[in-house]
Amino acid sequence: MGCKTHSFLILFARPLTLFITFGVKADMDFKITPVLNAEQLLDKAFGRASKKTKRGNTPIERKKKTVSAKLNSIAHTIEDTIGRYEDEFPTLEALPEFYREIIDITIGLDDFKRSIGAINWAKRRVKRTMMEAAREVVSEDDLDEIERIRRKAYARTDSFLKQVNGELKFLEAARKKLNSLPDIRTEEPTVVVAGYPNVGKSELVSKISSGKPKIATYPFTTKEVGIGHFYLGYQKCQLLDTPGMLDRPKEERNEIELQAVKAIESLADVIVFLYDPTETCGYPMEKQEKLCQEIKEDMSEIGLIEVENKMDIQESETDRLKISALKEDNLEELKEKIKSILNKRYPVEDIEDDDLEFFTEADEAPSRPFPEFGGEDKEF
Ligand SMILES: Nc1nc2c(ncn2[C@@H]2O[C@H](COP(=O)(O)OP(=O)(O)OP(=O)(O)O)[C@@H](O)[C@H]2O)c(=O)[nH]1
Ligand SMILES: [Mg+2]
Repeated sequence: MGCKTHSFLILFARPLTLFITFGVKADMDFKITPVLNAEQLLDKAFGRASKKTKRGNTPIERKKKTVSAKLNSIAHTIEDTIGRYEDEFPTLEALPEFYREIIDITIGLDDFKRSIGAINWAKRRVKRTMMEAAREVVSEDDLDEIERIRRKAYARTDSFLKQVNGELKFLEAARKKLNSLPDIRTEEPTVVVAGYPNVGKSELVSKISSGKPKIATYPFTTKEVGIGHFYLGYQKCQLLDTPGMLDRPKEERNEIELQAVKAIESLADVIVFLYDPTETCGYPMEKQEKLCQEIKEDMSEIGLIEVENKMDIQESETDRLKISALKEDNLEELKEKIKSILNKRYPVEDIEDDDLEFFTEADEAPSRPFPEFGGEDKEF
């Protein structure tokens, strides 16, 4: 939170133009190499080893050198390949809480840790087996015996890797999931759009942004947290489109809903809670109100804006802000509310609300006057 406040101090310490622009969902760049399964790893290691041949003055010398080279090659291939996986998968402890939670929901932290441990075990066992076999080969002068040592070492490698085949496959699935996570920066000011399924969350995100989340007439269209961006002056902020949630106990929430909850809990500075009072979404207002109430109680410290959508069909009697995401009615009022909550959460002297203005396109952003302290470069 300190980090966020810092960003805003810099942000609001300058005359500002507030503008909003949303990008499409970007991938978090973990750069993990595809994880081979046991069969593929063995093919790779044995295939490379099969190309190793050495010369010698006698058949026995030739055999000894060749087998040693093969054993060495296998040890290196397995060590390098598995070692790369260990290096490339993120160290969970170093990840922001949101990512740890999302990985726990989508992959399972314990299974992940166990799989990394298992492939490390296999790597070490293969290496030791190869070293022991190579030592035996050195002191062996019988051709058949050397071949027997080689076969035994190969068989053990085969067995070790097959023992962790499940973990290798699990890690490949985890890699795919990690690569599809949205590129969320936990230090950036964040607005989360939440609500029941089909109320128009993605429509809203698409209308106040250049992002194009999937919009459909059926519920549960959005399956994971999507990200767009807006700028407060030159400061990049995030707008998260979340999957629809039903009001039900946390234990009964599915993986998709849990992602929405985590996005709110660990990232949101402002929640835009979207209602559909026309109930064309398929859910009664009573239930939608109950969900909002729950969010309010659980996350009372987060700024909340309650908004009723689809005013082009029907308007209710309540005094909540009414918009039509579809027809783009009253979106300016909503932006003003977002702006004013962010401004209140990060109050800075000398800046009047009137200095803040929304834009919808990134190329209208003013350029950054100076780099943000401690922050990495962002594209402007
Ligand atoms: N008439 C009208 N229809 C709207 C409005 N906003 C959204 N819709 C429609 O409502 C349907 C659902 O919109 P989405 O944006 O996909 O809803 P969502 O809340 O993201 O739904 P999930 O991702 O499934 O949770 C679509 O057919 C939209 O076109 C609006 O202001 N007026
Ligand atoms: Mg959606």
